[in-house]
Amino acid sequence: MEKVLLFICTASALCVVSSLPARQYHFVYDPKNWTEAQSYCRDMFTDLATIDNMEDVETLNNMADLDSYKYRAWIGLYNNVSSWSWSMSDSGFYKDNETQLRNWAYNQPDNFQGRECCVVMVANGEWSDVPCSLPFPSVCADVKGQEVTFTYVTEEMTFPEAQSYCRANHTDLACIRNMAENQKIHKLIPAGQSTWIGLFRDCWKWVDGSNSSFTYWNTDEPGGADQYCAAAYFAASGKWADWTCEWKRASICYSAPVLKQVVRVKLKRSSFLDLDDAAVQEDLLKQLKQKLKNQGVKTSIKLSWRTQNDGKIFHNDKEQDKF
Ligand SMILES: [Ca+2]
Repeated sequence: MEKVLLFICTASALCVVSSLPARQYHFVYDPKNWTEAQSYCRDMFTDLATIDNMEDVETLNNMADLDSYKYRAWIGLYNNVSSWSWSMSDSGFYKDNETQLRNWAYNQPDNFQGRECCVVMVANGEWSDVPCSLPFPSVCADVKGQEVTFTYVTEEMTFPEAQSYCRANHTDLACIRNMAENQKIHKLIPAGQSTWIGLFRDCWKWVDGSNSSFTYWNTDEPGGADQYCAAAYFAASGKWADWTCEWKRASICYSAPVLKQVVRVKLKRSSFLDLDDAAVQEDLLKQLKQKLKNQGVKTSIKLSWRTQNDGKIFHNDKEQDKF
């Protein structure tokens, strides 16, 4: 007599869920310059270390093996000295190479003490890089199409304050496309005064793109005009110092540890879907992944089925056979 499978009420399988919740640090003691260290970290792990908080600092202090790498190790913090850009980024405002106009004063930009990321127009109309936190008057711009008018603002503000002020009350801080505009602004400025214009760059930033604002600089650091890469100094509790990127030293990489979780998935089905078909199994994983995303799971997830001892993935929980 032919055996007819009437229906499978439920079938179940084990599904392995992986997610990437936090970073795990790895010291690399073979000396490398900062760029080599970053490549190595990206090849072998995720990237050079980002350090977010005092817990991370503590973890690194506990891991550090002081004898073998002379106390200092590269981290993923660097000073991007060539990233100058204008506060007003609308490309329609600039013709050809107008975003590239620079009118630096002699020996500027010099990134003095490693912390000059914003630009003032100095008394003679030339430009100089200065720390963004210093108070200066500013020049705002009102833009209508290609037309621009400039307004001198006497009140002294930091660069971020001046930028917010100009954006709230005008169009933006003055962005200078040509020497004629530079001349117009220069004429507005009282003799001997330096004022903010809209040129700035990324200061110290994390190479993995993290926007953590946590800092742990050692005393008087950063301090070097030509030191664009940061290392943690484990003779001073892992505090940071800027160094010449070409120096060879140990480095700290990080990777996101894989958290594995095994869950039993129960399926109800009303048709004769072939659960042993690889394409069906793959499709089910896709649907499960989408469901997890819909439920707000934000970390990176990899799903896979676990094969049991009998070589099968799905097992019937209850079969009703009829003869
Ligand atoms: Ca300077």
